[in-house]
This record gives sequence, C-alpha cells and structure tokens, in this order.
Amino acid sequence: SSHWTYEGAHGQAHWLDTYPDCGWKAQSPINIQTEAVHYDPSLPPVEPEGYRSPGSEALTLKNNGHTVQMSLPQTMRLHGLPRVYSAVQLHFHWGSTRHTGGSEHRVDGQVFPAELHIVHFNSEKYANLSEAKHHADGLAVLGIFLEVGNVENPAYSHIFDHLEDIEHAEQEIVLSPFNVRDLLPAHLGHYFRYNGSLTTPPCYQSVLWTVFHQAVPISAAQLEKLQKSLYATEADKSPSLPLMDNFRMPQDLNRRLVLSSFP
Ligand code: BO1
Ligand code: ZN
Repeated sequence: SSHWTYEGAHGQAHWLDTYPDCGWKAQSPINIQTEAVHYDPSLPPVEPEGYRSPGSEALTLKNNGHTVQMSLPQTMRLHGLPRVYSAVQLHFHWGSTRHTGGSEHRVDGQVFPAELHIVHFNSEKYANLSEAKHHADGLAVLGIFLEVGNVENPAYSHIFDHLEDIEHAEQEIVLSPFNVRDLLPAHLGHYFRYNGSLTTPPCYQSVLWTVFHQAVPISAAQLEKLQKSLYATEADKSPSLPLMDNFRMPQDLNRRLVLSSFP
C-alpha cells in the first residue's frame, strides 16, 4: 500500500512502521556540513550523455500524488561515476511558499525552495530500476537545488508550463523532447558525493548521491506554478489536497563521510 504521506498519521515519523529501511543508518536526505566534507581531487566532473536529444521516445509527465515525475529514456546515460548509469525519471520536491524550505538536502543548514532529482540505475549490472533499487550499488541520483532568480528559466518552462494539465493525481501527458542538460547547473565539476537512500518509502539504501554545489535559478512565477498547480488527490476524490511540502527531513549522517569534488 502506497498511502504514505509527508505529514500526519502516515507521515514521515511513521514510515519505518511499514518500511523498516526508513529507520536504517544511511538514510537521505542529509544536511551537508561543509566544514566536515572531505575534498577528493580524484572526483571527475559528472558527464551526461544523450541528455540533449532524448530521442523519439515520448517523455511523459505525471502527477503521481507525491510529486510531478517525468519519464526519461535509457539512452540518457551518466558517466564520470564509478559505473555507467542509465536515466529513468526526474521529479521535484518543493515547499509551500517562496520563503519556506522545499529542498530535501541542505548545505550548512540552508534550505532551498525546491530540489530536482534525476534518477538513474546502474545499467552495467542491472536490467532496470526495479532490480537495481535492491542493491547498494544500484542507483545514482543527481540532486539539483533550485533558487529564485530574476528571469524565467526556459528549460524549466518545458515542464512547468504543463502542470495545469495534470493537476490531479494519476493524470499524465506527453511532452515534446527538450534538452534535459539545460536543467542542470553550468558547473558539473562541483558537487558533494555520499552514499544514501531513496528519500521516500521504501527508503532503500541503494543510492550514490551527487548533490551539485551550484543552484539553478528559476523565476518566482515558475516556483509559484510548482507550488500551486498540483493536487495530491485524484480528480473524483475529495478533499482536494494541494501537493506541496513534499520533502523529507534531514537524516543522521552516522558513520558516513561526505566527499566534495572541489576544495
Ligand atoms: S528519490 O530520488 O530518492 N526522491 C527517489 C525516491 C523513490 C524512488 C525513486 C527515487 N522510487 C522508485 C520506486 C520504483 C519506481 C520508481 C519510479 O521510483 O521505488 O518502484 O519504479 O520511477
Ligand atoms: Zn526525490
């Protein structure tokens, strides 16, 4: 049953009752304390392949009741990590207002208004995400902080301009292909790296996280679209709950070390 929520009786404090992995010792997200990160000069820039031309495969955008998620073709690959990973989907986490938090990761306690996750699986070893997510070396997720800037970000408009077409849970639409690389920060060589988990149930500890240091600007109007267009409930159900504040609280680092690719 996937009736978990972020707040209330089935909220994050209760996830471990149904999903025991959510109570394990290498969970995500985390607060990245920059004083404690370890600079590793051997970490290369992340290298996306095939992000520019997502090909003939249709990109679907879906409101799944927890987030807005876009499917990605396996022809999109990630290099510069210990293995080659293939893309599966991207999705967002956000808050309720411009001035409250919304990101999952934090840097020195700082929250951002939203965070983009691009989810990949280890396609050298596993056939698909469903198989890979059970293994410690199964997934690689890119975490990208979004911040409010002065101008509209056209790359994000490819997604945000269609949110009103999927305002209810389970609704989906087909998008025209666009350059997914443009959703990423300019500097792919500056990131934090650590081993963690899915940030939602079942919280499997199968994710090699790459959290970029540089945030990507979107306009205040774009952020507001993300915050106000979607409902967590299906069209014929009530009450119609707005989909917002879909972020997990920071988890204990425990014995883990966070690496940085930059001094
Ligand atoms: S996240 O990037 O850590 N927020 C994250 C959290 C949960 C998933 C992926 C990324 N879950 C997986 C499910 C799969 C499902 C897939 C959808 O999302 O475990 O069952 O197929 O693409
Ligand atoms: Zn996520």
